[in-house]
This record gives sequence, C-alpha cells and structure tokens, in this order.
Amino acid sequence: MFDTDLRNADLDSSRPIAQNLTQWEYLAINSELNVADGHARQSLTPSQLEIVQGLPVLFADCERRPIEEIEREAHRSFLTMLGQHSYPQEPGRVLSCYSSSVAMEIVARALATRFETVALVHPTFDNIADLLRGNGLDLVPMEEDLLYQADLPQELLNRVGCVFVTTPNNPTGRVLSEARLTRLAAQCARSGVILALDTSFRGFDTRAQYDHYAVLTASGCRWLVIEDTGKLWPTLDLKMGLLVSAENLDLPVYKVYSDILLGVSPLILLLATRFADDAAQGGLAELHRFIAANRALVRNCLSGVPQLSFPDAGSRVSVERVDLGTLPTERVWAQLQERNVYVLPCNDFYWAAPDRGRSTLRLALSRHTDRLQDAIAVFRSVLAQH
Ligand code: EGV
Repeated sequence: MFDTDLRNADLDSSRPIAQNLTQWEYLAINSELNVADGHARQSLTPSQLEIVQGLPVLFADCERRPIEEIEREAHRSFLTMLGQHSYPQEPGRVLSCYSSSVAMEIVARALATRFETVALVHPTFDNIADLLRGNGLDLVPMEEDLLYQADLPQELLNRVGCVFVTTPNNPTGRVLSEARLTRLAAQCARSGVILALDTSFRGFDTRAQYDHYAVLTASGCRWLVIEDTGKLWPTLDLKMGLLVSAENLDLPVYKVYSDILLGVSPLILLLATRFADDAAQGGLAELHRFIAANRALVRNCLSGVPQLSFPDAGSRVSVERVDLGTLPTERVWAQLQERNVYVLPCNDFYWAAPDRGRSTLRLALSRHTDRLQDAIAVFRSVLAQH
C-alpha cells in the first residue's frame, strides 16, 4: 500500500499528491461522489441482482465441476458475447488472469525477454507504460491522431519489437476500425513486429466488437490481446482479465503466467459466465443505454459553462473527458475535493508528456445516476466561481 497520508496531503506543498492515475483514484475511493476511477460502481440491474443472489448455488456448482470446463465456458460466453467468434480454442491460448493489469504485467515481462523497445499509443492509461518500463523496456510514443489516420512509419517499425494499442482507448474512447486494424496487422506481419491490443473497454462500443481474432489471424502477424470483464459490471471487482495469444507468438507467456498464478477462482469464472450470458440476452444493450444517458446528463448539465468543452465527441466508453480551457485545473480539482467530489486529472494519461493533459479532467460514467448528478452539480457550481 502507498502512503495513506496522501489523503491528507497539503495541496500547497511541493510534494505531489499522487504518483500515478491509480493513486489519484485511491484518494476518491471512500467518497460517495467518487467519479474518478473507471471501475463499474452503478447498481446491479434486476437480472444481475438475481445472479448475485444465486451465488451460494454457483459456489456449490464450482465445487462439483472440473475447473477446465468452467473456464472454457467463461471464455466462450464472454468472448462470443463481444463478437469475438474466432478466438482461439486450443489449450493455453486464452489465459485467465486476476485482472487485465496482471495480464499486462505478464505481457511486459514476456516482451522484455526478447526486446528492448515497444511503441505505445499516446495518451493511454499510465499503468500500461509503467508496467512496460518497470520491466526495463524503452517506450516510443505513438500519437493517437497519427495512429488512427495513417500507416505507421517504417522507421518506427524497424525500431520496436512490439506495437501496443488500447482500443477503445482510455480515456479518449477512440476505436481502431476493422480497416485500420487490417492495415496495422499487415504492417506488423511484414516487419516481424508483435501487435498487442488492450481491449478492456470494448464492451461499451459495438464499433469495437467486430471479430478482431479473424482479422489478426488472417494477417499472419504475431499478436496478443488483453481482454477484461473489469470495467463492465458492478461485481465489486470480482473480475477476470484474459491474455489471448497467436499460435505463432513465440514469447514465453505461459511460463511467465505460471510464475505468477495457477488460475482464477472458478467462482469468479462462473460469475463472469452468468453476467456475460445476461449481457448477451439484452444486458449489454441496456448497459449502452445507461452509459449514453449518463453521458448526456454530464454534457447537458455542464453545457454553456464558459471555456468548457468535451474533446471526445464520439466516445461511447464509460468515461468522459472535460476540457477546462485556460481555467486553473489544479485549483478546480482542489475545490471539488473540498466538497468531497473526486475527478481524475488527465496529466498522467500523457505518459510521455504529462503537461499535455493539464487542461483536462476525466469523469467516470459507471455510477448511480443520482450520485453522478450530485457530483456534476457541484462541478458546475465550482466552475461558476471562476
Ligand atoms: C481506469 C486501476 C490499476 C485501473 C483503473 C482504470 N489501476 N490497475 N493499477 O484498473 O481507467 O480508471 O483503468
């Protein structure tokens, strides 16, 4: 655990309040008006509540059944619910992890056995950069605008062992289209570069639910994908991350995986299966309507505030950035914090140039609508004082 004094940190001291995005999120963890982290904290839907109320039965079921069967079912239910019908079925190709960050650590350690340099989308959630760098890898930022517009420069591909893209991206919500992924995978195949995707937010956006595994496999490139149930459902952080790899990946992911864990609890795997099946039967569409309504609430409630804009117009993910123009973002954050409202400063998403995030804050949309409304009302009144 990190220094708990951070919660009482003197905002005027030169000591940084938080060292990364997650520490900023931790400051918010006990507040009713926490709109900082991207974890799902809204109420369970009636059908989700029914699943939770059946937990003792799921527990008994897990005690009786072979783990391998429960695990295969979880992979199938979750991945097909998200349109990923061509995911690999052979043993070891989908590894269940405690979280997508654990999958990320495994990826970073495996990459570090072969390579020195990785190209990573910029901006993105900072722990991806930190886990890669923590394993000794050098990073080259790939600007999101360039990545989404055109082919990668050959000189970049010559320098790196892996190209890493978060899609939909966090915090911008940008999605790699099927056409763009096809080009990128072809480029990686030609250059012998590994293509790695983090698709943790794909559940929120149908545009990210075309069959990525069909595209990746057809390209012949060496690929790996990190999938995640963690952002979708309010399951109190009972979740699984998946590490899916190409047949020709040729990295020691299973060795590193087994250095770190034996497997995820079958109770969590079975819970994920039930939530995924519920999502397939209408729960996912309901979630999309819920997030869209919360996004509309945020945008409506903050409309007309001088200087304020929403940079991610087309985003469908469960977070929303707000640009404050020339308003003093740090002062606004502190005034919100005094009123128990916690938002996420975006500096650290720009892991190679934090200053570029200085005018933006990220708001979480996976919240009870009433709580979100309360937080945004405070946000509006604080902004009115500037
Ligand atoms: C988001 C929390 C980790 C991460 C939250 C996140 N941090 N894993 N070190 O799960 O967007 O708020 O991704």
